[in-house]
Amino acid sequence: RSLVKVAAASTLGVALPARFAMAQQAEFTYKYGNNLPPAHPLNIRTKEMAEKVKAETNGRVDIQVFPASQLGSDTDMLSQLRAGGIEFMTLSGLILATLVPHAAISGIGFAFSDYPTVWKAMDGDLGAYIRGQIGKANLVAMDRIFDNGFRQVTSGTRQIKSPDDLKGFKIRVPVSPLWTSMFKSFDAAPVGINASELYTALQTRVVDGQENALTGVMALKMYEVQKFCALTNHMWDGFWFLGNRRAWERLPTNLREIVARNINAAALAERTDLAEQAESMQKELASKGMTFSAPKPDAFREKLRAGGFYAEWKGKLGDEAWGLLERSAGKLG
Ligand code: X2X
Repeated sequence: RSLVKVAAASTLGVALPARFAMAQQAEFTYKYGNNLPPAHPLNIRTKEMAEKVKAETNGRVDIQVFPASQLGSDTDMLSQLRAGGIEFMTLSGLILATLVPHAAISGIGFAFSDYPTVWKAMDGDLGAYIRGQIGKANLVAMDRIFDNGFRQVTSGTRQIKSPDDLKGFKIRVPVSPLWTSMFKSFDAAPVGINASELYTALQTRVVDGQENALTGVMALKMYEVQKFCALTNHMWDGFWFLGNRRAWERLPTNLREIVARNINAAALAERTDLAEQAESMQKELASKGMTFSAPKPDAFREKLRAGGFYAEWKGKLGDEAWGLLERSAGKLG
């Protein structure tokens, strides 16, 4: 390797000491893509992670971070990840469920009531089960899932105060069977659209509303095109840090350890960032003109139950996955 590079440097007539030339070119240059703007904590922490990986591997591993769907929509990136065109991406388990059906389990409506319950499940048995399923699809998932937050419903047309207000409501949901099913159970009119097209869809009123955590509403500047926000906390969502298996296994074990450790540490730091922002986010969005409602979750949950949502998904996901979810979240439906 070093001989080739020294040769290349001298061909170019660049008089570099061999050691310096070696540090310039990584042995493993891996692309990592995600759908969030650079200012989101996910991107701040994964950028830091990439720098640490570079330093700890003496430049051998260069993880290039591509935020804001620069490499394509989530759907595109997932295809590229499987084909090896990109090496890493972060993706909601619910979108990944188009490939790994059981990865949807963490997004069941109103399953988790707070963060301690989320992390206990996702860092415990439920998370291990999902990662096992991801492994069967020839992808690799890092141990710690990143936080995407508890989700709220925003609207450009009317404030949502009860499940009745969702009747016929044209709402953007991510491209995901569970998301579509859940909002159909609310009698809304869900449209599956990738995050890369979310802002435009709201701006051009292809849809009236969408649902996301407040951190996402802020990062994607949705306050510019949405007036109302209902604090429904209807579900929690997270981002699995996924790798193409062949690319992952190309890394020597010692480098893999450095990469995995730094990614997992970045996830924990990002979780803390989101928790710290939770308080201030509502105020900041209010100062940008959004108005909030805080409907009681019970009526929404009851609507899902009465419409057979829980029974349907228990049937789809099976007793093993459902049992693991209920063990941490309590009895559902
Ligand atoms: O697409 C979304 O709404 C986002 C950014 O929250 C996810 O990636 C699931």
